[in-house]
Amino acid sequence: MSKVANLKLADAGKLRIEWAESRMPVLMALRERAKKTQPLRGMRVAGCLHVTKETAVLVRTLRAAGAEVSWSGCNPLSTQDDVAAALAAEDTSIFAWHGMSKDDFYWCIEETLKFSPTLTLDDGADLIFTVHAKHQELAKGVLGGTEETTTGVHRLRAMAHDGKLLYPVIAVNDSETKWDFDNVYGTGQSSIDGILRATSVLLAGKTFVVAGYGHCGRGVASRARGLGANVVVTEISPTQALKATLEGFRVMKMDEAARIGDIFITATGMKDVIVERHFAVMKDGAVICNTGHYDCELNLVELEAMSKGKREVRANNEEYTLKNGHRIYVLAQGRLVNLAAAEGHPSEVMDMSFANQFQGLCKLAKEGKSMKPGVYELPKEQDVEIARLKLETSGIAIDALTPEQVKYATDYSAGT
Ligand code: RBV
Repeated sequence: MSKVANLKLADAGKLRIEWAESRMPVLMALRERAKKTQPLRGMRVAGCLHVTKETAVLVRTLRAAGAEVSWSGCNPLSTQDDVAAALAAEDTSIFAWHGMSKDDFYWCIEETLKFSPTLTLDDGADLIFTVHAKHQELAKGVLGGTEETTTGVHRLRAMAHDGKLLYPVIAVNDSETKWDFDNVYGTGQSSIDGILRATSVLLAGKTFVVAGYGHCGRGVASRARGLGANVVVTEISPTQALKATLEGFRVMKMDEAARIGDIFITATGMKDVIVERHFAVMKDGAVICNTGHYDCELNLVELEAMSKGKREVRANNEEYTLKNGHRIYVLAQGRLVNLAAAEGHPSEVMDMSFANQFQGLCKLAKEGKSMKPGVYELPKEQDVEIARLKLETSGIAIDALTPEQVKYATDYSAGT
């Protein structure tokens, strides 16, 4: 069973997935191994994660490892319709199309729960939250779940803290080979990619405001600087603000940044980061967008109320004309600009994120029954193994400690 936009796009989707496979050697190596060992045999995996070419490589890998899969997208604007069609054509149960409504979004999640999953996979925790809020009877049959992103992990930790979590969840986001690469380099490149596809503007010489200097904000700020933009950072955390300052970025309040910025991007995971009083002082022609998981960072309800009209001027680019005559350009309706206006993170970086996803699900299939409800991290050795495989498949060799050096590392008596 599937519902996608247009099955005729399957051939184009298949090509795109093959391209991703050629850039994801770690996940492909795990797939080859799993074809023989079948670590997910008998498992039913319900997944709710952006339907992209990289996700398709993960889905194919889960199926090759013996799992039955049912999938929905985790954002109304991130589904790549050709990829969804290709997955449907190879008999994966998938419910996803680009531009769906919020009601459709939850309908799709409900459809994926109909086969009573034994494992759940989330990006943003909407699927697992639906299980907990509406289908607690299903939770008994679930061995465990995984969560891909920072925002989802926050939600799950809050649920665990309140004693509301019914089964164990692995925070894939918290593996070093995920957050230190996907969040930084993945978000950095793909967000700029989204801005460029939606605007085609020159970044060199522009004042580029990044709200939030976490891993994602750090990546975006560094890539924007690389293209010659004048980067300004806004923060609420003293330590993060200090890091941005010492990295050479100008740090100021959003109230001040709003007056001078040409392009704004939010990467905070917090709501109402750019609101009415900021829009009111922005320059004519300012571009605003968001790369955080949810679309609550830009307050578009307030922007709409201040506007006398709006029109789409390019794909993923809406011009709001304010009552003061200024025009503000909103990209991708304030949703993740990297997935809605571009193709999400590049395959090479998703290779590691999804290798962690795969390892997480295999661990839960094996040990989930004996794990208490709670949020878990993958073991450190797993991270090291994924990094080792990534280096190996990239043709990069590194040194190893000699036995004398190993001894030195643990010898506390050796001093000056
Ligand atoms: N993300 N997936 C892709 N190309 O499939 N791009 C980004 C892709 C994930 C990323 O891991 C991040 O944590 C999450 O999307 C935010 O929703």
